[in-house]
Amino acid sequence: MEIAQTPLATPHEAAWSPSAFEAQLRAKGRAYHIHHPFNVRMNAGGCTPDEIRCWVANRFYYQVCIPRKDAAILANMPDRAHRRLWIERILDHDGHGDFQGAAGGGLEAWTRLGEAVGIPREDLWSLQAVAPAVRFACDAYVRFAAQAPWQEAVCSSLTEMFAPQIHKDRLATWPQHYPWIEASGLAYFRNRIPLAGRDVEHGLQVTLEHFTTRVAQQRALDILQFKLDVLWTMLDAIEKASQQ
Ligand code: AHQ
Repeated sequence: MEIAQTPLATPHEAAWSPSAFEAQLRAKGRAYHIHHPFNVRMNAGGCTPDEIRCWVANRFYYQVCIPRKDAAILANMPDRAHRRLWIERILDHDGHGDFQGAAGGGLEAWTRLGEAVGIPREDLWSLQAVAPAVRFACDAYVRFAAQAPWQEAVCSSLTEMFAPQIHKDRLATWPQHYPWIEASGLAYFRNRIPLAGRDVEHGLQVTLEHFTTRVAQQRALDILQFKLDVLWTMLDAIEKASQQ
């Protein structure tokens, strides 16, 4: 899995300080899919019910890929302290214990979102509605995470630095624009906000500690751009699929 390289920083260039490096990572937020025309239109109430259903059904493939991606990274993590943190991500999506309530996990919450927008559970889980380019983008993400050094795979999850806002936007706008969607269906977005913050704290610590030369820091920015491209191209494909 090749990551596009921006022109290499000259090797003798001084590394950024951790705070300057973090600022560079966060500046990538200008390419986050919160700014994608489909997302802007969706949160402004400009989507038809069919377009909302297309988005929910296609994004479900991304959701089911996340725990597989995280399990691949877990397998590459040599350090128990990191594994004990990272394994939480898998349980957050797959659920655990009695599987009831919050223990149901993100995939169950997304299934409830599907039912709230009019997609029966078996249709959502059949993945029949997933567009080829959405599958391609998500599979590229899982493949990268499985094959890259675990610290690089951790870095690729840092698009979640920008995720709390996109979840808050949906919670703030969907009820007024899409009153036909049962409010309980939005639980996934609400549940994700604190979890994203917890995950980014760990992901950022690993990233700031691992990428310590200027060339390595540029690699981290390129990895983040790859993941931003995964999310952006998913919305390109969803926008096209929703017009068919
Ligand atoms: O619901 C999302 C989620 O669980 C994750 C995990 C994380 C990763 O490991 O790459 N990224 C991510 C994201 C989720 N939701 C997306 C959205 O727009 O609802 C945002 C996405 C991300 O920012 O990477």
